[in-house]
Amino acid sequence: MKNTTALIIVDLNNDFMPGGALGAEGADAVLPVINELAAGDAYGLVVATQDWHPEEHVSFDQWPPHCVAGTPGAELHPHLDDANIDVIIRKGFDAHADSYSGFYNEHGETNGLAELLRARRIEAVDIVGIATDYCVKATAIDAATKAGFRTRVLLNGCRGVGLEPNHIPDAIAAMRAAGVEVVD
Ligand code: VGL
Ligand code: ZN
Repeated sequence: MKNTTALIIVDLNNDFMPGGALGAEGADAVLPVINELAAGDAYGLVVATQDWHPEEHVSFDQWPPHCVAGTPGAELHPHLDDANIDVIIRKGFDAHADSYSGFYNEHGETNGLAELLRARRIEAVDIVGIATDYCVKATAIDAATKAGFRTRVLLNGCRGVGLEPNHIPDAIAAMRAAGVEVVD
């Protein structure tokens, strides 16, 4: 029987790694964890999202410029083993719409992820990546609610930004409140 669970790897762009334009502390520690998950036989489909912004982007009001299309910072980390990644979904490419979520931008326009998962008969998703308190949170909540998949977040494959000490615990609580199973 075909495995109906997908792994979604959120935003392992170089710019979110230590030393990057918007680096999250310890973020590179998730790479071996995620490579092992993607190499196993637990998943019927492995998807990576990639933050991918034009040179002028609405999110640069809030964040330093990052993940500018075509720059090294926008590439996925070279230690992410792409042999086991089936599809890459880019997001945030519309200059006027932010897209923390891999599923839909802030205007509700689809990035194509939900349609891809449905076409492949996926019923459940496991989510890992960066950042727990931004794009992982938004992707997981959309997965569980708007897109309607059974959704887990695997925290050992995630790192957060944590601008304030409560941000990561609050993000975990918000995901749980949305019906996401958050696994330590
Ligand atoms: C992200 C801030 C801006 C993320 C993306 O991947 O969490 N955060 N763009
Ligand atoms: Zn971004």
